[in-house]
Amino acid sequence: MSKRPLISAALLIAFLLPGLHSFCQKLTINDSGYFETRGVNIFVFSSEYNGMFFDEKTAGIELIHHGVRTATGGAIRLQNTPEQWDQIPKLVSRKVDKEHNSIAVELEYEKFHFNSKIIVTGKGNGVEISVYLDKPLPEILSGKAGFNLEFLPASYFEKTYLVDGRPGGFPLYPASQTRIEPISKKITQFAGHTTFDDRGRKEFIVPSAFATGKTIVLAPEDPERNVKIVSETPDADLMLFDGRNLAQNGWFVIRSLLPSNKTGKVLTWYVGPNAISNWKRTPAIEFSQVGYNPEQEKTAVIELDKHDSALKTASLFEVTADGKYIEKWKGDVRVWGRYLRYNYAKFDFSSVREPGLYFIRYGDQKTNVFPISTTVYNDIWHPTLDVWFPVQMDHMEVNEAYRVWHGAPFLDDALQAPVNHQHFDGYSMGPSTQTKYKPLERIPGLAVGGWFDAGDFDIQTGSHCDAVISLVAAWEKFQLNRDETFVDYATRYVDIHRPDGKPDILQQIEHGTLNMVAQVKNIGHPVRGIVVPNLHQYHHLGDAVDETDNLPYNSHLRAYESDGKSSGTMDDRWAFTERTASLDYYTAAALAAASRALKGFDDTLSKQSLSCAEKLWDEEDSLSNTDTSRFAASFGRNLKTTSALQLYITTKDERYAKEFKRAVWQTLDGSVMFGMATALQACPYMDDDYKKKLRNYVVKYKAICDDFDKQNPYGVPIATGGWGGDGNVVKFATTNYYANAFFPDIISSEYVYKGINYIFGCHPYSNISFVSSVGTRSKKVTYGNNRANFSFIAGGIVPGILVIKPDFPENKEDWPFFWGENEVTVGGCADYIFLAAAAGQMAGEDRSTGTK
Ligand SMILES: [Ca+2]
Ligand SMILES: [Ca+2]
Ligand SMILES: [Ca+2]
Repeated sequence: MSKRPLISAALLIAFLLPGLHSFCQKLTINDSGYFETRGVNIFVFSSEYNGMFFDEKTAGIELIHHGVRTATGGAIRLQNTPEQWDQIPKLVSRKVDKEHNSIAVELEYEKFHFNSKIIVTGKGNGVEISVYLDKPLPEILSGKAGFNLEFLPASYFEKTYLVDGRPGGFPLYPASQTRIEPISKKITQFAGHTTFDDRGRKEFIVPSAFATGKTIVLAPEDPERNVKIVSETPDADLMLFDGRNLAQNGWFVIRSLLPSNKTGKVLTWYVGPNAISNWKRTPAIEFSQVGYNPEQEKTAVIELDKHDSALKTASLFEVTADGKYIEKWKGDVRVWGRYLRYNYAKFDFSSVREPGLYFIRYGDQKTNVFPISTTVYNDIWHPTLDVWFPVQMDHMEVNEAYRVWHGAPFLDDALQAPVNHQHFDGYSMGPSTQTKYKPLERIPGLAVGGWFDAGDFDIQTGSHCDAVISLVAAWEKFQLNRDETFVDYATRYVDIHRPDGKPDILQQIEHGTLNMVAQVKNIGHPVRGIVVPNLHQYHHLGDAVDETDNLPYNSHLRAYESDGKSSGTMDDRWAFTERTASLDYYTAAALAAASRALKGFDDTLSKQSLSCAEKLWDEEDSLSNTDTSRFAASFGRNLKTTSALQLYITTKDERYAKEFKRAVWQTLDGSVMFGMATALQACPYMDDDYKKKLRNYVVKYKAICDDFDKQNPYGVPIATGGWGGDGNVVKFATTNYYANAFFPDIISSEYVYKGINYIFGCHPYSNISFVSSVGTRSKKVTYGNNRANFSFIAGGIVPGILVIKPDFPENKEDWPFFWGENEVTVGGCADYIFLAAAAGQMAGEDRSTGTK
C-alpha cells in the first residue's frame, strides 16, 4: 500500500495552529476562587452536593469549556456511574491557596467513616488532581470507591476519543456492556430506597467500562471540546463508562478506582482541557422572541465576554414582504457594566414603532426575526391552556389528534402512607397519620381530578392551590372563553384541539378542584401530596398509565400476582397526610376562589368547594388557638391573609374582611415584596382608605423594583439558588400588573414588560424563549415527562437561568435533565397564563388609548 499525503504540510500546520496548547495561558486561580484562563475554567467544589435532590450534576470539580459547562461531579464516588439518589460525599473543608495555585477539599462519607482529600493544582496547561488518604480505604468500599469525573453526553455527541492511541466514537445512545451482581454487594441508595426494579431477584446492574487505558483524549478533532486526561499512577487505569445504561440522565464517566491498603497520595491524574488562544465568547444578543408592542420600550441586552468590549452601534433591520432588509434604525450601544462573569451593554430601539418583522444586527451578527405589532401578546397563553395543562391531567386518558399522550393512570389511588417514614421528593411522615386511616389502609375516592406536579407524576396539593388561584384570577379578570379541549369524565377522556362547548379554563379549574375536594371529603383535610411508594416507580419516563398497575393492592396475593381485579404488587400511590396550618389556609383560599368560578358551571362542585373552604378555616381557627406552633412561618401567615381575602370575596362575610385588614399591613410591614401581590389584589373589594394607605407601600415597592436595575442589566429579580427564577419573575411582573392597574402614576406598564421580555428571551446565557412554542425561538428541550426523547410539551414555562456558583448562568438546550433549569410545574404554568393574558389586555389598552 502506498501512502499519499492528503494535504500539504503548510496546510497541515494551518489546520493545527488554532488548537495548539503551547500558545495558551496557564490556569490560574482568580478572585472568584476558581482556575481560569481564556476558554477554560475549572471549578473545585464551588458548588456542593445537596440533601434535597442529591446528585443534581451541578457539584464537585466542574469544567466550563469555551463558555459551556461540559464536566461535573469530579469527586470520590462509590459507583461507576452514580445516579441521582446514590450516596453523595459531604464537603468537610475547602481551602483555596492562590500562592501555590491549588485548591484542597476534604470529603466525607459519614456512613462509612471514610474521609479523603483531593488537591487540584495548576500544572502545564491543565491541572493535576491528586487524592490523599490518611487511613486505608474501608474494606466495604474496596473496589467501589474511585475518583470520577463526568462529561456531558450532549457535548460529545458525534465526536470521537483516543484511548492510548486507540480510536473510538462516543455513542449517541447507550449500548455498552453491563453485568448483574447480588444485592449484597450494592452500596445502598438514599434512605434505603432503590431506583432499580429487580422483580424480586435481589440483584443489581453494574455498567462495564467501554474503554480503558492510561491516557484518554476526548474529541481530539474539536479544539473547543478537546480534553487530555492521563493517569499518572502506575496501577490505576482510566475507565470510561456510559451512565445512561442505568439512568437516562447519566453522563459519560471517567473513573479510576482507589487502591486498597494504601495511604498518602493514592491517585494522580493530569487533566488538560485545550484552550483556544485569545478565545472570546460570541456575544449573546438578548431580546424578546415574542416581539414588542409598538408603544413599549424595546431594549436588547448584549452579553459580552469579559475580554470583549461593546461596539459603538447596532442596527434594527426590517424584513420586507419581498425578502429585502431595510435598516430602520441605527443607534448607540450603551455600556451597562459587569454582572456575574460577563460585560453588558444595551441597544435601545424603542423609537421604531411601525408594525413589521425585524432583526437586530450587531457587528457581523444577525439575530432571528421577531415582530413589532399590537397583536404580539394576543395568543401567547394558548399553548399552555390548549396543550400543557391537558397533558398534565391525572386520572384521564389524554389524546391529541393521532397521538395518545397517556392513558387514564392511577385508578388504584390511594393508600394511607405509613408513619415514621422518610420518602423521596421531599415527602415524609411523622409518628401519626393525622387521619382516621391506619398505615397502608385504602383511602377511597381519590382517583379523580388533579394534575401531574411537574416532570414527575405526583399530586402536590400546594401547587394545585397556586394553580387554581391563578386560573380563577385569569378567568375573572380576562374572561378567557377559549374552547379547544374536550373533557369527558364518563369515559375519562380528554381530547386536545377539540371544542366541546365549555371554556377550557373552567374545565381545568374543575379538574384541580375535584382532587382537592376529594382530599378534604375523604381524608378530612388537604394533604402534602400523593406519590408512588417506590423510588423505582418515581423516576418513571413514559406513559403515566404504566407507573402503577392500575389495580388496587391486595395483600392476599403475591407480588406481581393478579386476580384481574386487584394485585399483590405494592405500587398504589400513598397519600402523605401530615396536616399543616399553611396548607389548610392555602387550600381554603383556592377552594373559596374555585367556588366562584364554578358557580353556574358545576354547581355541586362549587358548593362543595365553599363548604370545604369554610370548614378548613373554622377548624384551623380552633386548632391554632390550642396550638400556637401551628402558625410559625410568615409564609403560613401570608396564606391565611390570602385565604381571608378569597373567602371574603366569595361570601362577603365581614369576619374575613376584618382578619384580612388586620393581617395585611403586618405582612407588608414585614416585607413589602412578600405581601404586595395579595394586598393589591384586594383593592377592588376594599374602601378608599385602604387604597390610600396602600399607596405608601407601593411607593416603597417601586424603590425596590428600581434597585433591580442596578443589580443586573435586566431589571428583574434573578434567583441565585438551586432552582431557576422564572417563577419569581412571573410573580414580579404579575404584581406589577396589579400595581399598574391601581397605581399607574407610580408603576408604569414598563415594569410588567420587563418581566415579560425576560422570560421570552431577554435574559442571560442565550436569547431563547423560556415558554415552549411561544416566540420565534423557544425551548425545544425541557424536563417534562417526555424528556427521555429530548422533547417538550408546548406551553410549558421552564425555571430558566440557574446560576452555577460562583458566577456561571446556565440554561441548557441540548440536555433536558437539569430540573433546576428545565422542569415545568403546574403552579408556574397557571401563573404564566395569568401574566400572558394580562399582557394581551395591557397592550390592547395601549392601542386603544395611545397612552402608557
Ligand atoms: Ca413532585
Ligand atoms: Ca372545552
Ligand atoms: Ca396497584
